[in-house]
Amino acid sequence: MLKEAIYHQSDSTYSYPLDEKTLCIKLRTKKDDLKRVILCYGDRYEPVPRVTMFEKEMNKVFTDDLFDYYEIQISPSFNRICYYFKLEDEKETIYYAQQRFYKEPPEDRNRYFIFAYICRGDLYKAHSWWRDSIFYQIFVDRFNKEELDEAWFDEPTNKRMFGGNLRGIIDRLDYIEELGVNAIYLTPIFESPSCHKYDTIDYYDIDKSFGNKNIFKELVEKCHKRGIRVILDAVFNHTSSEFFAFKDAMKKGKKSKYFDWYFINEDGTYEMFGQSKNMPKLNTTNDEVKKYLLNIAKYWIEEFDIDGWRLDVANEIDHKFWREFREAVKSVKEDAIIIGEVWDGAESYLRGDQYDSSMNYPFMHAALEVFARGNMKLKELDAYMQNLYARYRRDIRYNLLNLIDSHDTARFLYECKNDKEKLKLAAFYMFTTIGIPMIFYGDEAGLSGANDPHCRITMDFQNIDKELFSFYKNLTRVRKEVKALKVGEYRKCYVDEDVYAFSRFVDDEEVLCIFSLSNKEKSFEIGLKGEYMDILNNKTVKVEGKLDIEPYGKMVLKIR
Ligand code: ARE
Repeated sequence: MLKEAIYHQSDSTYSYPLDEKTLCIKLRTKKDDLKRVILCYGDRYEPVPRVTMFEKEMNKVFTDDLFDYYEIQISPSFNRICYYFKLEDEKETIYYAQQRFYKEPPEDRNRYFIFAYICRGDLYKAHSWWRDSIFYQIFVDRFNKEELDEAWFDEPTNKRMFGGNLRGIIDRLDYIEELGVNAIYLTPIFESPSCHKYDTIDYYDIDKSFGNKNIFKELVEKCHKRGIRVILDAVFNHTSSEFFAFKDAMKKGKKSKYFDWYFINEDGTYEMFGQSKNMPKLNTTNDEVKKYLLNIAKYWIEEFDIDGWRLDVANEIDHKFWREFREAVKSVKEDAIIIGEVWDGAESYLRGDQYDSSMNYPFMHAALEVFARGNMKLKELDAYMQNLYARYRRDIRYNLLNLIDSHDTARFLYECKNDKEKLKLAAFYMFTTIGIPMIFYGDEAGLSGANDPHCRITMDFQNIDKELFSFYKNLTRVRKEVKALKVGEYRKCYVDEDVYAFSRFVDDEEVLCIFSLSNKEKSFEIGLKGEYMDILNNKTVKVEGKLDIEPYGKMVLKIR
């Protein structure tokens, strides 16, 4: 047994409450090293010299390149818990408690791991509508407007405004609903001089080129009537340099009551987003700034009933601010979703006290390497994804917002050199793996384009790629139909150079998701016999231990 690989940490993503009665415990070991892992747990206040220990075998839930991850949920009748692990391999059985190994079960309860108390105040609640969602990201200036002119179809630039607006979105709700998405995330809509509106001038008003508050209210109401949620972009890292507080601070210097709202140096320079002078960075440790921003966060929920916030540049703002932000948002709408924009691991924000979700760019990077560029093998994808999921609490990993492109990246189709088969495979994986899928407007219609500004191309509703649209529509249907895709466990079943099969399962439902990267028909061993319904293609499939899959095939077999 490789002891160096064994890891557990109490009160962390390795040990946390799922509800007032349930604790989830995780343990990492070397890959393929152990035969059995048993959690031994008891009441740490039991008034006898030796605690009565209960035993429960843990399940191996993820395996990456180097490690296995075991997980178990326990609901003891006591909530002050002490525990250790019993580890068995072919040769020996040892015990692991508080970073030490023992040959016999340790007797001294002070040596055990403890979960001191399941505190109500630390509980985290994920809401089912999040996992039932399929997101659609809209870059407002480029989606739709009432009357299209020829200029609408010009190549996008950084500066040019095309005039897309909120009314344009309302006019296309039928399209959005038909696609099957049920949540829209709008890039910023508040008053701002730019086409992207990430430089806010007034957080309390809708930019005039997009519409006004009445039209926004109408949009939210009409979306809600159709069961579509609305998420807005919270740009709280910086304001526009034209924002009243910044202007005042620059004009009056230290005499300005807004001076401390920003980070302004003696020589008049200041902190900003990236190199963007028009985006001075806000000081979110200043009480007035905090109050100001938290009121905005509540205002749009209370007055317009929006369903959540996507947080811009989320990882350049302090954790302390986000904790208060969470409290503020949840105080007015408990099931509002908070999604941070973090391009790499977001573990420190996703422990239940800050965001509910993050834009899963690590997923996008893997999807690009596997499907678009062919630089990553399916075996590596499997290990990479299992590692990614193992890093998050189980009640949070299902909230991750999966994407394959956005307004900040090249379009996926462009990355595939416009090979639609590759885009479809990536989309299929996005819809069947753990996490919430998000479609960047127009991907379903065949839009292509390099990074910003080219990815922010206008929609052409007269020239929708119908075949691609129905492919996406089918994906949204399956995703909505199959509970296991929303909250099911993930297990690799088969992988080779071309074919990847993994199961998603929950309670009494299990589906086998399979895809092939090959342009030839393939046959592979899957260890199943019988007739199964392929829910994606609506036909029954005969399996005799071996399964045939078409070139670029994709299947969702209902096996339970
Ligand atoms: C504009 C031009 C660009 C030009 C840039 C430089 O369009 O072509 O390169 O100016 O001056 C908004 C607009 C952009 C605009 C930008 C600056 O949408 O069009 O760019 O403002 O004026 C990092 C951040 C991440 C950020 C991305 C862009 O971590 O938060 O960079 N994304 C958000 C929004 C953007 C928005 C802003 C922030 C600013 O989604 O749309 O830009 O409010 C790695 C790193 C990431 C990095 C990522 C992309 O993977 O790990 O940290 O993201 O690359 O660079």
